[in-house]
Amino acid sequence: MTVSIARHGEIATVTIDNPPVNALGQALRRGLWDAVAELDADPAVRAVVLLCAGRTFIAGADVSEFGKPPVEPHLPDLVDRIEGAAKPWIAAIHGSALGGGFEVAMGCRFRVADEAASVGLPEVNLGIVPGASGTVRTPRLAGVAAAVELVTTGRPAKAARALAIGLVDAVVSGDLRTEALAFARQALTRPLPLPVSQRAIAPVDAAFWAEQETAVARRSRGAAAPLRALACVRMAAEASFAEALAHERATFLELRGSEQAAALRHVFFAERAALRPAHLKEVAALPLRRAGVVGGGTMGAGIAAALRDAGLPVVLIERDAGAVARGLANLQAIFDGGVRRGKLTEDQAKARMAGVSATTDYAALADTDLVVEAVFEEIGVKRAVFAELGRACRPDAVLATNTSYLDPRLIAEGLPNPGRFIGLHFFSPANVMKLLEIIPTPDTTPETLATGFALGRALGKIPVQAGICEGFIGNRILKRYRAAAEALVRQGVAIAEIDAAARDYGFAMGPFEAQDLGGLDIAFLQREGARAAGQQVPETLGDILVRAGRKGQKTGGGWYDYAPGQRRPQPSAEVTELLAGQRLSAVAPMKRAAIASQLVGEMAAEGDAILDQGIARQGSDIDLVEIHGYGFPRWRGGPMFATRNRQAP
Ligand code: T1G
Ligand code: NAD
Repeated sequence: MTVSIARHGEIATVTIDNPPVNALGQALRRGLWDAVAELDADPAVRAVVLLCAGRTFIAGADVSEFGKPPVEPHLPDLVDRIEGAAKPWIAAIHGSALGGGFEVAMGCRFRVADEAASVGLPEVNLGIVPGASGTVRTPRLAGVAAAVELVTTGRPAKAARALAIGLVDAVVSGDLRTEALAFARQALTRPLPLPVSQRAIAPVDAAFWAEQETAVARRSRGAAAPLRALACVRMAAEASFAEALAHERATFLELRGSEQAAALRHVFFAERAALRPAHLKEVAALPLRRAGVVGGGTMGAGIAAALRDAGLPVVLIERDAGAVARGLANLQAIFDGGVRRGKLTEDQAKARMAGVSATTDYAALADTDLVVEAVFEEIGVKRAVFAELGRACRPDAVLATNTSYLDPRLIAEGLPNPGRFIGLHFFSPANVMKLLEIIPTPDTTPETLATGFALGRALGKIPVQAGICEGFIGNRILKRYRAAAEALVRQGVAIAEIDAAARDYGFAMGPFEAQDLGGLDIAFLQREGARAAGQQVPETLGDILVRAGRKGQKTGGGWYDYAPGQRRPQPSAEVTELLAGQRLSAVAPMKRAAIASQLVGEMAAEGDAILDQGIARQGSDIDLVEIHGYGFPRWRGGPMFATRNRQAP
């Protein structure tokens, strides 16, 4: 870690170099603290430009220090010290100025940003609020509404928007150091603006706060930090700078020690570790320049879209001309949706489609580096596809299956060079869901496995390695979770009460609502398949409903009834009747917290079995699967983290 000072005539530069992201650890805070003293004492210096080496400006306080007692100099004091320096400081921002990094920048008199830079206060993503004046200085720069959006969503603002709302004073496209030095010289020719802490905040009326509280509460679904951040901005708007700063600091210190913050830190580091697993550190991935997808249905089209979003040209294979046209239409619909939601421009959508060639001819795959199969979930169909791929593709091309439940070893049987085969289990919609389960077979080479992870990174996914068992990690736990929910129904707990308990716990929807949305028949067909194969699979409550024609929203009723064209679940008298004989006992009314704890406890118990069998490499992988694939509330940390203090059974 270094803080180096250089002089360019009357302007000094302070350059921070603390890889990988210039996080504000104690040593760096000390270095900056001393730099202020040194430059204040130098009469030749009239202004200071603060720069960072490496890929980004300061990306925040050092999160790895959070569990430890805070050491001086404290960040709020350092920000005040820079603001109070005898010479104006100019922050020259590239990459991401986040959290404490942006607070340091707001301690400077001016902020100059590279056109590709962004600034933000993402602390709520770590279960905390800014702790060094972020909620107090931001409204003084950009107004209350912009500050509320920045601190309660944690979403950064790109340079152009940051300039538009006053978070930065200039956006430059040339060499940042040169531009910032020029800006500093210019600034010295004009009266200096007030330090940020002395700038006024335009008042807002009470209705604004009421509106924001409702909106933020709805968005947070139980995460505490966003509402606390909102309260801090309100304090900034309604109290003195000093009072608001003290309030913010107290809130920060309280939340930093909270369970939610511990959970979100756990997820933060687990996600980063998942991208580059230690056991593959020395293994080089194979090149990924051109990809193929076989099957253009729900998953195939989504996977092709994800590959296109990552800039890879795609060859889409379908079984006949009609299916080719349907596959292309599915893809077009995905990109049109992106345009409607403002994620893509028309031109970008056109370019996405232009990079796809669709055909029935496997020869088109001759020069692809990777092919993902997403055809019907039938072993015969999949094996026939891999026989074709074995003939058509280069012997070193990675061949992957997107199967949900089939054994990848059976799919790959007889495939020439099986070392290049792997399971890549995407989640629907595949261009949106971040989870990617990577399932190697005993033959899969380390290079093929590393290529699976490299693809995950390229697609912006959270890749998690899973062993071979029915349902891998996610669907296996889903099965246990659903069985636990059904067991509660058999104990007399109301379906709607169980769903409400799951929502109170932080899930977007409960187990029964979720099944009605996705369809009860997918799991039913899977159980029927197992029964037909001679396995003993007990009858489930869901089976009773499907046999009665209740497959979910698509049939107007599943666990709930749905009025035509409606998605709002209504308790169903027919379901009560169909399941009347299934109620084994009437337990005393259960509190929702107890219901949720029972459901999550069952998920964690299945997680334990999965770890014992080596299907998952570590508990945090299971947490990531549940958070990024099954809607487990992020601020709970995942089922393994959330129950880490439970007594072993
Ligand atoms: N502290 C410690 N380590 C960090 C870090 C941080 N703030 N940010 C990143 N790292 C590590 C990360 O673990 C990884 O390590 C490596 O850097 C590269 O990260 C008072 C208290 C900046 C957008 O929340 O969003 O300031 O795995 O893989 O994809 O108000 O990192 O290589 O060993 O993510 O290029 C607020 C968090 C803190 C920003 C770069 N700041 N970081 O993304 O790289 S709270 C944040 C990010 C705060 C004050 C409060 C991203 C990034 P390793 P990476 P990337
Ligand atoms: P789907 O029915 O929507 O699409 C399957 C496509 O495969 C169809 O377009 C069909 O024409 C095509 N196809 C069938 N045989 C073919 C062949 N021989 N050659 C080329 N194309 C052929 O199914 P889906 O939901 O996209 O599922 C595909 C695979 O992904 C299955 O293995 C499924 O288990 C798995 N999966 C599905 C989901 C999901 O939520 N739907 C999630 C994860 C994984």
